[in-house]
Amino acid sequence: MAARTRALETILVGKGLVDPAAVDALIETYETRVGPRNGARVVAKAWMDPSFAQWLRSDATAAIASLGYSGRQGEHMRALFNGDGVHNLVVCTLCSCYPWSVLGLPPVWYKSPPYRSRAVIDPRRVLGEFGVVLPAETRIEVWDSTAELRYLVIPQRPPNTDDLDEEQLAALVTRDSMIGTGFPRARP
Ligand SMILES: [Co+2]
Repeated sequence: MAARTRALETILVGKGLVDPAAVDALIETYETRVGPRNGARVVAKAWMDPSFAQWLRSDATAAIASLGYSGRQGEHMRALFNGDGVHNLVVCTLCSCYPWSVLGLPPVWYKSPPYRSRAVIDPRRVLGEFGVVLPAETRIEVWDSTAELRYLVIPQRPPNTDDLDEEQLAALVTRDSMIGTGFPRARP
């Protein structure tokens, strides 16, 4: 696949259809400037501010854009709130749709065929392999991303964090907790 991608890029550049500098700038942006820290800030704000959480529930695209996170692969967003008795898990069964604007580029496992099929068939076992063990009575909801709609999981706020500020809370939010394959860190 990597060789095919390189060959395709060579042809497109040779025909003048793609500017290599533009490709480099895009990759550099999503590798270094846009990443899961964006999503962590959204989550921390939702934990701190009930009105922002409500806005996220009703119009996640606008609420997230208000923090400056919008654009490619994040045009239409929906926030999925974990709660007592419900845990959300995000997958793209067809390919690798992922909310770039808040999480950056997808991890390799997210794009792998086993994750894409098994997350739907047996989510509880897949979560267990990630170390996410849920009570038997917790309902697992699996959300299939598309080119039109991307999801951001809002994990539950860890206990004993009432005194933390937004930045300290954001530091507890992991990438995987916003996909549903992890929990936030406990406070240090
Ligand atoms: Co996809």
